[in-house]
Amino acid sequence: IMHAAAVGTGNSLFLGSINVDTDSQDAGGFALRDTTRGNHAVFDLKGKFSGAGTLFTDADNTWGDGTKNDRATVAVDAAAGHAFTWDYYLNVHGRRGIADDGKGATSKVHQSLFGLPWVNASWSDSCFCMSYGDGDASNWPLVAVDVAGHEMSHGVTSRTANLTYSGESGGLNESTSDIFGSMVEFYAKNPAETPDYLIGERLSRTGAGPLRTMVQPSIDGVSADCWYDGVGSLDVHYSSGVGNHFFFMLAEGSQSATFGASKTCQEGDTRVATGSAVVKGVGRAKAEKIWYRALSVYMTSNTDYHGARDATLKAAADLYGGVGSKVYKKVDAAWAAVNVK
Ligand code: ASN
Ligand code: ZN
Ligand code: CA
Repeated sequence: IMHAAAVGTGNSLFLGSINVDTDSQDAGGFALRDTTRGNHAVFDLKGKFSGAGTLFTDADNTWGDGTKNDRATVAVDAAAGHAFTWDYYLNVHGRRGIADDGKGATSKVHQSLFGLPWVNASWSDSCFCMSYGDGDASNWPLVAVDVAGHEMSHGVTSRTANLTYSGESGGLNESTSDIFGSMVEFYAKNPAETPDYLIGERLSRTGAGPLRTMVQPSIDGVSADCWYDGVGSLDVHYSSGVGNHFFFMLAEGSQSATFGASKTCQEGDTRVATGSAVVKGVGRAKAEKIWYRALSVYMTSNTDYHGARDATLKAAADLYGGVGSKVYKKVDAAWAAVNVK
């Protein structure tokens, strides 16, 4: 054999000291390759925007020092982000990797915009790979768990419903990534990571807050809480608010003691919800299964918010009982609470 599965110690940026699955090389030393999860491996882009990068290797199987001083620190977070995402899809949804074929993705860290600071992370279908920017003076490197789960879920979406990345289907595509990115964050159960319905809450170095909140998306001043005719003209990262708001209320209800209260929509509301109706949640475990089945069985590339309502109702009926079942009624009520009827 040329290599063998090993377990190293990773000193990460966001997750403290964690175990990392690595690959011991016959020639000596270790590679940051996870043979237990489809041979996912982490590469150093060394400030380039694209390219293959250089595989992370290490002599003693201890990776990173927990700070940006050591190039391997964020590589540990990237490896963990893939591992959590892989385990989440496998153990919760029975999906074997992003493409459901048992193959791990590739992660690339230390991406910059041709030498300029890069405050973004992205998934690419063509290289089946993740890239993480290093952030800037105001933002940490983008290797947070919810961001990793968000980006790799774009890969899941493109291999299932393949929601077109514009209009309402684009909002649903983004929302799917926020939903599963957050569910991966809950799944991770890392002591350094308190799970929530916020996206990218750990990225700011200045206390600027999360990128998005599913509890009440309009808090950012631009995302939509409610469906309205024309919501599809918003940027997909803002029209996603409708799906995010729906999912939060489906999972937790509109009056969560743990995650905060959410305003429901009333007739005529557009971007900001003003209603006070109360809806009850079904819990995360059912909500995530409903969304995954809707995505992977019923949604198609041009599904819009009303189509997503149909898809989730069908999924709920398959899993938890049709019209008249408690869960079916709660799905219906959560959609009504974002004005999708
Ligand atoms: N980080 C962004 C996202 O996943 C990249 C993009 O705009 N597609 O939404
Ligand atoms: Zn996205
Ligand atoms: Ca989060």
